[in-house]
Order: sequence, then structure tokens, then C-alpha cells
Amino acid sequence: RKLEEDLRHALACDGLHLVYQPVVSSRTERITGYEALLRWNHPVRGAISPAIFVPIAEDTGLIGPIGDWVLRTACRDAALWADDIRVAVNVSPIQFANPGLPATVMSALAASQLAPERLELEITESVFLNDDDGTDSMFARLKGIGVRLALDDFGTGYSSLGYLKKAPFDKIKIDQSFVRGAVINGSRNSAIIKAIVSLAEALGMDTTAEGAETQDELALIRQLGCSHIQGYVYGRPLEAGEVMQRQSSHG
Ligand code: G
Ligand code: G
Ligand code: MN
Ligand code: NA
Repeated sequence: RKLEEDLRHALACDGLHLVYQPVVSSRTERITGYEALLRWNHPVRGAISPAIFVPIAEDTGLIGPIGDWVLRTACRDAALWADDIRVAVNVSPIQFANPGLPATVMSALAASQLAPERLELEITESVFLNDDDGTDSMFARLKGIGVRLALDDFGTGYSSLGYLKKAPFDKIKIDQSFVRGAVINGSRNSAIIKAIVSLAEALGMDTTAEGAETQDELALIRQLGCSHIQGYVYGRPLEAGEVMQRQSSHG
């Protein structure tokens, strides 16, 4: 109850902000984009994880205006970056179920002048739980705008191959749970990552291995053929200003 009110206040009074975690090409080791991650520094409780407050926002309807704010802010920030750098934005299943989402996306793109192909929407497979005509048409409408679509947290839910068949994803994000410990626990995680990579390649999709923390994990993931890597080994999420500094220092 109270946290909901505080969250409403944070949204209205500049209390939320985004940080950006680098996504790196496995082949060139250059940054190809950043994932926008929502942060809330509560005035009394300190930093509260989105894993805590996003579910509250989803239950109370606040995810609508918060999601709009995230899209607009991420597009506005990314428009200042080099024009081959993308931004990825997490989209809640509640937002995805809202027929107004494509209009919100188009409005964020128009306001920022960001090219649609520089925006990637990360969607989890829970959007398929109420799989219906609305789901199919939402995918078609978003693709019609020209944005990219990524399937987030792949491997943690039902991971039905039927989803991959019918939904026009550009990328599969392999969940951290497969990456972490792939070196120590070895073969099973590696075998799964390898299988996901070959499936994705056959379907013309990129793969991002998430959560690589060590050089050993990095080496293994590159060997397994993931096209992209995101993890602390390449960098923690950065403030928008820090991303800008890097842009100017790397030309
Ligand atoms: O950034 P962190 O790893 O703490 O994120 C925890 C969870 O919160 C992840 O599942 C992530 O996808 C989710 N999350 C982070 N930012 C956003 C956001 O802007 N919107 C939504 N819907 N989820 C987010
Ligand atoms: O659910 P989603 O994949 O959107 O969540 C991304 C979350 O993963 C973010 O909260 C981010 O902070 C976290 N993350 C990214 N890279 C790493 C990593 O290398 N190690 C750990 N422990 N978390 C990571
Ligand atoms: Mn994500
Ligand atoms: Na993920």
C-alpha cells in the first residue's frame, strides 16, 4: 500500500531513473547496444530492485505510465548515442497486452527522432500465457513499426518452440542461469546454450548470453557461438551521463 504511493510519487517527481548495461558483439568485442534498466532510489529505504517494485507496478496499473516513461526516456537518451548503437527496453506482459502499446512506441520514437531499428523491445515468454489473436497482432503491429524484438530470459519458463515459430523475434536472450556456472557445472549448461544458439541461427535470430561475470565464462560463451554477450565481465549498468562520456571518448 505505502510502497505503491511512494512509487506513484517517484514517477511524478523524477524519482525513477534508467541505467544502461553494455551489450557486446562476441566477434568484434565492440559495444552494439545497451539494455535500459529501471532504478528507484527510495528516499528512506534506499535502492529498491525492479524485481520488487515492477510487480507492484503491474498489480496497481502503475506499469502503464512507468512503462511509457521508460520508453520515452530510453529513446531520448539513445538518440544522443552513435547511430549504430541500439537501446533495449524491457516491456512488461501487462504493457504488451495493452492495444495502445504500438502508439506509445511510435510516439517515443517520434519525440526522440530515434530510428525504429535502434529500439529493441525485450519481451518474456509469459506474454504467451494468454496466447490469442491479440498476441499475434501485437507482434505484427510492433514489427510493422520497424523495432526489433528480443525474447528475454529464454530457458527459464516454458520455452516452447512454438513461440519461436510464430513470433518474429530478432534475438533470443539466454538466461543468466545457463551462463553462470557453465564453466564449473560444465557440460549440461554448455549443451543447452549450444542448442539454443544453433536453433537461433537456423531461424536467423541473434543470441545474447546474459550474466557472464568471469573471463572463463566469457571464453566459453564465445566458443559456444553466442553472437552477443551482456554481463559484468564487460560492464555493469552505467548512468546515462557515463554512456555519453564513453561515446565521446571512443569517437
Ligand atoms: O536490473 P535488474 O537485474 O535488477 O532487474 C531485475 C528485473 O527487473 C529484471 O527481470 C529486469 O528485466 C526487470 N526490469 C528492469 N528494468 C525494467 C523496466 O524498465 N521495465 C520492466 N518491465 N522490467 C524491468
Ligand atoms: O530479466 P533481465 O534479463 O532483463 O534482467 C537483467 C538483470 O540482470 C539486470 O538487473 C542486470 O543488473 C542483471 N545482470 C546483468 N549482467 C549481470 C551479471 O553479469 N551478473 C549478475 N549477477 N547480474 C547481471
Ligand atoms: Mn532484459
Ligand atoms: Na534476461
